[in-house]
Amino acid sequence: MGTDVVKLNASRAKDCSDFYASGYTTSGVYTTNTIDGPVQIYCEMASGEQNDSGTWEVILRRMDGEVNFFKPWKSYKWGFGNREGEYWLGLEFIHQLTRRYHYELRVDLEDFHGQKAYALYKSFSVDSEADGYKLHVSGFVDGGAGDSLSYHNEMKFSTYDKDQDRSRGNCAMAYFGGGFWYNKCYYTNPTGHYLWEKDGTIMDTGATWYYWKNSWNPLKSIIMKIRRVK
Ligand SMILES: [Ca+2]
Repeated sequence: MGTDVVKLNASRAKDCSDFYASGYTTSGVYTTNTIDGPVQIYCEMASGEQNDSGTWEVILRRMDGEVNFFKPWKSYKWGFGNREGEYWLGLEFIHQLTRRYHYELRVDLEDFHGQKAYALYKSFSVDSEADGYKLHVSGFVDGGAGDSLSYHNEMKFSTYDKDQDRSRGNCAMAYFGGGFWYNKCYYTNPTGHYLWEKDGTIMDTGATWYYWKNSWNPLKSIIMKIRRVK
């Protein structure tokens, strides 16, 4: 009978916090319900680790270059990739979540030498498509990574086929980027062309977060995840 209650609650789950509250405490892929129908999302059910406990919705994961992120607007609107691996949740779903509840954003970074750092933003939301999926991010807390995202605050979202950036050109085209809240153009480009560091030779168009090391070096892993704030 207890199991039935959990199922009932889960069928109405809007985000990972709802699943956690229903007794699902294992990280993995869950199906949430949105006004656009069911959507799969990776829920990180973290506990114990300092500053990282709680329930996180992964909205972007780069980790191995398995997925091509040079994709059009439609793909960024509805999401793509492998929920267990590299993926983008989709702007429409991010918007639907963040219009309903208050979320914070955490960006986890890892370089090719196993070093890690993060940046936390106490407030994160994305406007509707009619408003260009404009980004609102504030309340930076430094987890060693520095702040590369405030430069993108209040920017609309851009892809190679929808230029809403502040550059005279097209940031996504110019830097082989995917979609992002490009400004003129970026200090982080987490959907950039994934580049392995080879023989010390790297390019400056990879998935990067400049203010960690004042470097454009591509990173091994960038994860953007959001958590509902009570
Ligand atoms: Ca432009």
